[in-house]
Parts: sequence; structure tokens; C-alpha cells
Amino acid sequence: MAAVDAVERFVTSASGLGIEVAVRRCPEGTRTAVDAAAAVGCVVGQIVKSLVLMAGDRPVLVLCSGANRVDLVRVGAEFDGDVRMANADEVRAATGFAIGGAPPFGHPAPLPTLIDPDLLGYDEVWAAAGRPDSVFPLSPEALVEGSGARTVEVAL
Ligand code: 5CA
Repeated sequence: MAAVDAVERFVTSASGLGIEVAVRRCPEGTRTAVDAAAAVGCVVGQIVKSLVLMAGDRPVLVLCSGANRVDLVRVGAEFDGDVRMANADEVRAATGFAIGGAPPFGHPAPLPTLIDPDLLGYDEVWAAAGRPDSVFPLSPEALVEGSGARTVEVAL
């Protein structure tokens, strides 16, 4: 049996959360927020960076506007233990997907999640859909609902 594509896997997980996603696959690539914004024709601030950080030995997720950088000190104030960026293996273990494709929800187990308030100022944002060439649009409200995120100022 052919392996299930990572995008199909994400779409199925999202559907299980009650969120129907319309994925756009972009041959030019959506690996970075800048690439994704160019591919879909939005501003970079509308791209959701789904960043896995380790708080001690616990993975947490920060949904950050593509226009911003995450301040690890601010994130650290929200969790116990020192906070650092996850490595590639930790991202895959926590989300089920590789760096560049990790989506904001639909993970093997829900992650404690923070969202950058700058994302809430747009009508529509775009997030990774399982692969570094695939993204999907959604409202910030659906993003908060799907991820269970808490709104916290996390930008540098
Ligand atoms: N598809 C795009 C736009 S939705 C995307 O996934 N962007 S992202 O920002 O959410 O994911 C890429 C992030 O992974 C980078 O911002 C960076 O923080 C992290 N990253 C990239 N390479 C590495 C690496 N080698 N080790 C650890 N983290 C990395």
C-alpha cells in the first residue's frame, strides 16, 4: 500500500477536529514564511509560523506571524523551564510532520499553544498543511479554535 501523503494525513487530522481545510500545493515551495507569502499572494504577516519550542523536556507550540520573530524569554515566562527551539527530530516527534510542513493543529497529541496577537488582525491567514510546498487558508478565529491557543505577546 502506498504511504499516505503528509498532506492527506493532515487533512484527515484536521477533519477529526471538525475543521475542513482546502490545501493549496505550490510547486514553487512554501518552506519559509516569505516563500509562502509569495506563493499565495498575501503579505508575510498573514503566514502562520508553527514553531515548536522545548520548555525543559516538554514541546510547546508558538503560532507566530510571519512578519515577527519569537522572543524565547517571553515564551519562557509562560512555561516552566528553559525554552529553546526544537531540533528537527523534536519537531517531527511533537507534530508528526517535518520542519517546513508542520501544521498548527492535527498533531499526535495537542500541544500547549500560544498565538501571536498580530495574527488576529487579519481576515485570513495561511498555515502549513503537512509539507513544505503546501498551505491552507483559515480565519484567525478558526486557528485559535483548532489549536486551543492562548493569545500572548511573543514577538521580539
Ligand atoms: N511552511 C512555512 C510557512 S507556513 C513554515 O513552516 N514556516 S515555519 O516558520 O513555521 O517553519 C520553519 C521554522 O522551522 C523556521 O522558522 C525555524 O524556526 C525552524 N527551523 C528551520 N530549520 C531548522 C533546523 N535545522 N532546526 C531547527 N529548527 C529549524
